[in-house]
Amino acid sequence: MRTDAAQIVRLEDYRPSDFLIERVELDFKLHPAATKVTATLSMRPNPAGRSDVPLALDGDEVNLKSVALDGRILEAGEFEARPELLTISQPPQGPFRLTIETEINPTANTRLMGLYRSSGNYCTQCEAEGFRRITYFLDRPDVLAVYTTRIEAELDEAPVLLGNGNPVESGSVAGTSRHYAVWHDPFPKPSYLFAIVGGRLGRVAKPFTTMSGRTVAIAVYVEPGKEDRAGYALDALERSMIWDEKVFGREYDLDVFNIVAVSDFNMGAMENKGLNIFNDKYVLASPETATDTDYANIEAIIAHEYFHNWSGNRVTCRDWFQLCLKEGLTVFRDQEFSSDERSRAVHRIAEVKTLRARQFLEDAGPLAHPVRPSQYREINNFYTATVYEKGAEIVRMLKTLIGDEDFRRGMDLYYDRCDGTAATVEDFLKAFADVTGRDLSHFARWYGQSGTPCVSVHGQYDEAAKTYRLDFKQHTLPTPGQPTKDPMVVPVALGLVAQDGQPMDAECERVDSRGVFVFDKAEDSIAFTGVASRPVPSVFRGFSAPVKVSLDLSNEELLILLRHDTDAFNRWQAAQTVAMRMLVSLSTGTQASDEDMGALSSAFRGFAQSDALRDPAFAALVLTLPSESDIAQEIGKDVDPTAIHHARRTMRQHIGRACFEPLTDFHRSLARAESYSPDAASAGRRALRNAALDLLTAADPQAGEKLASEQFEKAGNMTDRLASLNVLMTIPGTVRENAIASFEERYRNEPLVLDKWFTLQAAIPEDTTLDRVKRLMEHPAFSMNNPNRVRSLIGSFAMLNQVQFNREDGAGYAFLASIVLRADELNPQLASRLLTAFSTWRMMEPMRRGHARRALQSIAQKSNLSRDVGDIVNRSLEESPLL
Ligand code: B3K
Ligand code: ZN
Repeated sequence: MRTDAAQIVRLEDYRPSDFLIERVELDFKLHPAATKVTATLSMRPNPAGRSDVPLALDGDEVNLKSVALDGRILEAGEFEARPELLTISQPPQGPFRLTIETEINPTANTRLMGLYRSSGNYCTQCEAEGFRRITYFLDRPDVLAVYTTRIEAELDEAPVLLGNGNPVESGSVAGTSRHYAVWHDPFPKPSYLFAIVGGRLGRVAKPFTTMSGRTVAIAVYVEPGKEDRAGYALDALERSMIWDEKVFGREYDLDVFNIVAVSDFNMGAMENKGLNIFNDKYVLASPETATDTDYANIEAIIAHEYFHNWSGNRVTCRDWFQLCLKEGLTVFRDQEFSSDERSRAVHRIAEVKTLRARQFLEDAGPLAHPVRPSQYREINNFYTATVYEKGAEIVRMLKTLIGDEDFRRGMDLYYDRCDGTAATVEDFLKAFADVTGRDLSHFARWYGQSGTPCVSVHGQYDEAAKTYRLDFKQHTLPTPGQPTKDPMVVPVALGLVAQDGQPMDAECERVDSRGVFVFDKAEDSIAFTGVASRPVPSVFRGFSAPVKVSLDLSNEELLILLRHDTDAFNRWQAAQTVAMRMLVSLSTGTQASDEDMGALSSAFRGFAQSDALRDPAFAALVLTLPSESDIAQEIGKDVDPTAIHHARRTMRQHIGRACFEPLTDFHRSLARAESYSPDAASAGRRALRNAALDLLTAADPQAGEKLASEQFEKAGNMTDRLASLNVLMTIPGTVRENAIASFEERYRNEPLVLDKWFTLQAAIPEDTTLDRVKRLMEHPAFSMNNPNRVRSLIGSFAMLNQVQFNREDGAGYAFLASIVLRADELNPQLASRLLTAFSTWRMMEPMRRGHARRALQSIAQKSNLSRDVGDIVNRSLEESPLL
């Protein structure tokens, strides 16, 4: 493996490109095995770069046919071509045109970067460094050019030809069976936003009128015959366009906006200018094939990619260290959109659950890194929960600190100033500093310091003085490369609740009119006056900062918050905290007391009886216990996943028994005969009904099996069918196996539905599951070449099945290691993603830790690892400062 220091790219080494590319003319002659690409680049030396230096263009596995400078073909000695670099030692001092002919093989491209084929269609993926797999180029985000693209193909092989920007002309190629289309994108863009598509595709479309009255043709392209599953995506796109106009004043800027769904894709989707390309999983939906969660994800990802048109495309990133500039901001924007379209409180809880499950986990392990990393070996390994989700939390904290109006003014200034440029995090923060007159330099630490701050809060009531003091302390554990940490600026949204549940409006000068205290030192205290009785503090309302909170509240006090807090997030949090305390006790052998268990059960019963139906989606979240992985993270060391599994099952059983009547009632009364609608209220009712089914089954497996089987048979939509099947997975026996077989039979021609089928079997917490997974790899629908299939079967086994992936005998680890090595030969990005399942290995008890280390070492010692896998395996094995 190559791990030499020279491969490390460092933020501090950034310098502007020595050359600029102003215009790019591309000509593609599509062919399955030998696509010819001619790139004509109008270039000039960059006044901000060095002069008299060679021109060095990036490449990756391209086959060079010819190079011409201002129309003259260069001879062998005038340039040097290597697969990864084309160098012209003496380029002109003024403007020049460079014409490069390359040949590429899209059919052989299993990495799914550059130009490749998916189900026979041609498509591209260029972010982060895929354009160099098409032609030699200055493949870096700060080189912005105007592109014109001509695509030519066999008419019957690729009747649809799409590019970035607006369509200019199209027609047949005289005397041949071929045709062509020309696209022009007037907005300067970096190469990572380039895309083309060619293939047989069906289309759904509608006109959209922008806020200034322009008409845009918006369209979604899918596999022919699947057009009836594209309607929801098109609708979500339209709603996103309206929302960005209304909330951020951002209008769309081209005559067309196209979305194409492809079945082989490394991630969710890609925001190429005017031509978003999507994993079909995030486009296609029908009630029969997609769950409520699928619908919500489609809405969020359609919005996310669309919003990139401003946050990412019109204003792009100077270098890849600034990735959070577009990703964190765009995640924040899509979260706000979903909150407005759905229920804000419920959405916030869902966001926080994801943040904790993925980003806090990342921060606690060997792959921890700052939101803006300072170095990387392989940039594709930095499209992480930290850059995306924590990046979004930073933007949200900024908004909390400066208020809604100033936030919007800052965003407007940022877009005004940076439109058409490649910007930095500093440019972003400066816009907000300038509109508010605030110094944001301390706040900026969130971008550079990794790790999750831990904040402890201690309250003290002075009965005589009628004052209440809250003491705050913060510290952050060391992370790789950062042994010591500084205090962060932590916005704490808070309030006081009386023991009888009433809100208290006590005075505190440190708390602003929005109810926010800015905690920016290692320790600080605030005091409330006029506090009539001992209050229960409700801190970090709405999860106002991405920190771990330790609060010295009793279970009784937390249960007061569950019943009465005005902040829905903290109501949910209170229930989670009490449940987590007990789950940790049960998992680590200190039995939770009957008294505690009884108190929680009766609180849940009270909640279920009096409150749950007011907001079923919220109730479903309250009644869902922390996951096994959350519990493992809370325990943090010497984790025994089997004990955790049993503890969680015991608690579900207790709660199911305590709430048996209301749960039975929910399951019965929330079943609606009406036709399916994916709206949030309907989805919430289904969520509560299915949460009830899960708890009922934990309490009484026999009765649960019967209810679940009935629901499985009669379900009128995928949400209910899959939820019942998931419940059946917890009960071994013929009923379960028959249901698995009938589901397979019913959906044998639906790859995206079979993915769900792979996932739920991979998650069965039984010793036979590993063999089942191996058997399923032989299933005709499974393919190592398709990322969705690999992730749904193997990724789910490694990430969702805590007990079986972390088997005591190490067989789960050995299996994953062997798959990572196989996948690495086909698709390094897919392989390195799977490998991140090992990021919790140091938390495990010694026996499992030993097995995991050996599995990782077995990967590390292989030669010819990709840079993607080499980087993750090395970082995973490095001695961590956490130990
Ligand atoms: N920008 C793309 C992600 C590209 C990942 C490259 N490894 C999708 C998104 O975040 O919108
Ligand atoms: Zn994005």
